[in-house]
Amino acid sequence: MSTQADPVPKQGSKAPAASCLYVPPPVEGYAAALARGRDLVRDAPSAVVLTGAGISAESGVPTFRGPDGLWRSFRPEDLATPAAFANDPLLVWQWYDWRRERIVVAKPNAGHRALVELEQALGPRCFTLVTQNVDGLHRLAGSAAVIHLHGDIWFVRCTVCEERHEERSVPLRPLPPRCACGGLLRPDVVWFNEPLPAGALEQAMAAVRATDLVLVIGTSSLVYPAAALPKIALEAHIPVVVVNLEPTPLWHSATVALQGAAAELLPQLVEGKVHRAVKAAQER
Ligand code: BJW
Ligand code: ZN
Repeated sequence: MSTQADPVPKQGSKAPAASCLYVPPPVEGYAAALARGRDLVRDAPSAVVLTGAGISAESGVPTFRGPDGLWRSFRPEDLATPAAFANDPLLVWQWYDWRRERIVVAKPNAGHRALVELEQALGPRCFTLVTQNVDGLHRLAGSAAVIHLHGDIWFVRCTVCEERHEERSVPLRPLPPRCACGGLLRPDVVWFNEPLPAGALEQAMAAVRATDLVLVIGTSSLVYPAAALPKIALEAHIPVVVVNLEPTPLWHSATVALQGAAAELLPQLVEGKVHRAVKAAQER
């Protein structure tokens, strides 16, 4: 049975007329849902975590969707496509340059750090971090192994000769940048209608199928194939814990759905697991 809870549990809809027998749906309080999430994390021998833009929001990295997610009123679907780049490479590069300027000053937050602690508590063989983010903050926080489904904003790739290299200049000039071969450089990220990096999705799916718990943190769960990963888990009866500021399409099928900020909730979710791992190490 799924457990969803808002910080302040909402009242059920208006009760029907007095002649009907009205049985209100059970509403588990936020504290109970958080406790259930903590228990699931503490007792799971292995875990897969899927992160999205929301985990970096508290580090000052803009998300894609929602009120703060728009850049000059463009939707990501208007800019993150091969067609948009072919049509106006300068416009697309201006968006990436703007984002790189924000990401370069961003520091990992308590949410990123909690996932490093979880990785250390479970050990590398029992923990997989899968991210849709291109900002590199998981690595900067100290996560050892990260599956990047959508690439890396700090790498560029030539559209002609395919040469790929790290490019950290901020701002990047001139725009659009060009390769030594004369070809246009593009960000080495995955746009809509493009395949994910070879092997990344397969690795993520295999990890999900083999795990005991999936945590889904700060993603709108709208973009596929990433959004299919929690569904694969649920179909296999693997519990899924969701953390998001707002309900998402996954909310009602999740085992536990917690409404709140990742930087606040993740440390609380992993605390019991970390404590247990430290105790076990001391007893050895
Ligand atoms: C917080 C918070 C806090 C905020 N704490 N929470 C029709 C149906 C189904 C699928 C498709 C379809 N038509 C086409 C498709 C496939 C398409 C797709 O999914 N489209 C949908 C939009 C419908 N997918 C693709 O095209 C993918 N490729 C593919 O399928 O290839 C097939 C193929 C095979 C072989 C050959 C050729 C093709 C590729 C998808 C690539 C997505 N790329 C982007 C850009 C990456 C580069 C870059 O960064 O610029 O990836 S788009 C953008 O969306 C980015 C993100 O990774 C991705 C997901 O966004 P995310 O992370 O969920 O962010 P937001 O902003 O959406 O949400 C943030 C959430 O955080 C919100 O919910 C907030 O509430 C929450 N939040 N603060 C906790 N403090
Ligand atoms: Zn080139």
